[in-house]
Amino acid sequence: MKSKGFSLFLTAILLFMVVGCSKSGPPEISIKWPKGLLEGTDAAVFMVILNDGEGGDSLTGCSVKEIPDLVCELHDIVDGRMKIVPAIEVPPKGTVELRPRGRHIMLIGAGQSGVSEVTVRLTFEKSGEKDVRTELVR
Ligand SMILES: [Cu+2]
Repeated sequence: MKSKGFSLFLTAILLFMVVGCSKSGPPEISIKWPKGLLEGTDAAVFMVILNDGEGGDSLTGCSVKEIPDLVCELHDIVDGRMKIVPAIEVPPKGTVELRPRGRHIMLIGAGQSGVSEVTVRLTFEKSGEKDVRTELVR
């Protein structure tokens, strides 16, 4: 039979482990392989978002630096249809892939702007703004 002291000791160890594991640091966001595809009047932008940090983050918005009036939306494909989402979660020590037929960034009217390259300004909940330069190709 376990003694009360031993149980207390075990509880203390478990508590220490839980607190130790839930320790979170800041996110460390970087962007790789941006690619913009013009589709009719709009453009879909794909990329890989990497988080090397101990803390999670969330992509909550976007805009185009050169054309501030251009509408930039976060999209996902739900049941085969494009849908606006309020945020894209970026887990700690994780990667989020924005890709065709998956989550992506949509630049509404970019096809009518005549530009072939843009700077997409991503807004992250914790990391703030990150600029990503991308070509827009057909
Ligand atoms: Cu879209």
